[in-house]
Order: sequence, then C-alpha cells, then structure tokens
Amino acid sequence: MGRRIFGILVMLLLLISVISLFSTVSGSELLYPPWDINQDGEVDVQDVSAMANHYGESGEPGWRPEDINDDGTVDYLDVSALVSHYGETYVINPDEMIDNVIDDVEDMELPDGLENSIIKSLKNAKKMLENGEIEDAINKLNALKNHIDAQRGKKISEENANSLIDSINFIIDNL
Ligand SMILES: [Ca+2]
Ligand SMILES: [Ca+2]
Repeated sequence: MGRRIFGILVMLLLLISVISLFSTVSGSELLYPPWDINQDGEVDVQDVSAMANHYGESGEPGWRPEDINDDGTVDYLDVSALVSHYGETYVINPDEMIDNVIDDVEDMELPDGLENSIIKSLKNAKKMLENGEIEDAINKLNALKNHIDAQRGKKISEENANSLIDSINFIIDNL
C-alpha cells in the first residue's frame, strides 16, 4: 500500500470517528442511497473498505458503486460523500412501498373489480401496519398474493401478476 493511500486512510478513519459522533439515523428511504456502497442499509466500515480498495481508479462515470457522484473517478469527493453519511442506517418504509404498489396497480389498467379489490386489500394492510398489527398485515398480503395468482393469465397478465407478487413479497420480507 502506497504512503499516499495509507495517509488518506488514516485521515479517513480520523474523520469517521469524529463524524460518527454526530451522525443521525435517518429513515423513510425506499432505496438505499448511493453512499451505502454495498447497499445493505448501513453506511459502515464495509463501505469504507470498498472505497479504499478502489480509491484513485477511474472509468466510465458511475462504472463502479464507489464512484458515488458519477464523475468517473473514485476520489476525495466520493470519500467525502461517504464520510458525511457515515454511521447512518436506512430502513425500508412499508407505507411508502405499499403506496408504490398501489400506483403500479393503477397503471396496469386491470378490470375495475379486480383493481378495486387489490387496492382495497393493500390499503387494509397499510392500515393494519399503522396499527402495529404486523401478523394481520402479513396474512392480508399473503391472501392478496393468492387472489392475484388466481387471476393470473385471466384478468391479469402473467407479467403483471409476477411483478405485483414480487413487490408484495418484498414488503413482507421487510416487515
Ligand atoms: Ca453498506
Ligand atoms: Ca467520483
């Protein structure tokens, strides 16, 4: 490891230890932000080490996740973006995810009866979550999956059925 890189790493670690004292936990992120390089919901030492491994490299803008600002070089700008968010964690917000699925359903131009029943189930599940009734919400969402499955290839295309069921599974996995 070159002296320059080593110096940068030491500075980085010092900065991190100071900044992490002031970092806050934020929520309500649907997709993890770009400075969570390995996209595991936490900006931590793993992301720093990924950054250190590719520091100084260049390529097509955004060719690597470590090029956070998509300018084609992994440099101090990317380090500073990472450092300024160090210690943050991000949670998947089920409310927003359900709203997104409702938007998707509205865009699918399903027969009215089916569209209404799916949206009603999603809204019920959302209400249950707001009341902290997680088990009930999961049951509701599982029942909705069966309901969609039963119409697969009939009132709803294979493609749309798969996409909705994938989204619902993702929500359930994150509850
Ligand atoms: Ca991470
Ligand atoms: Ca960059």
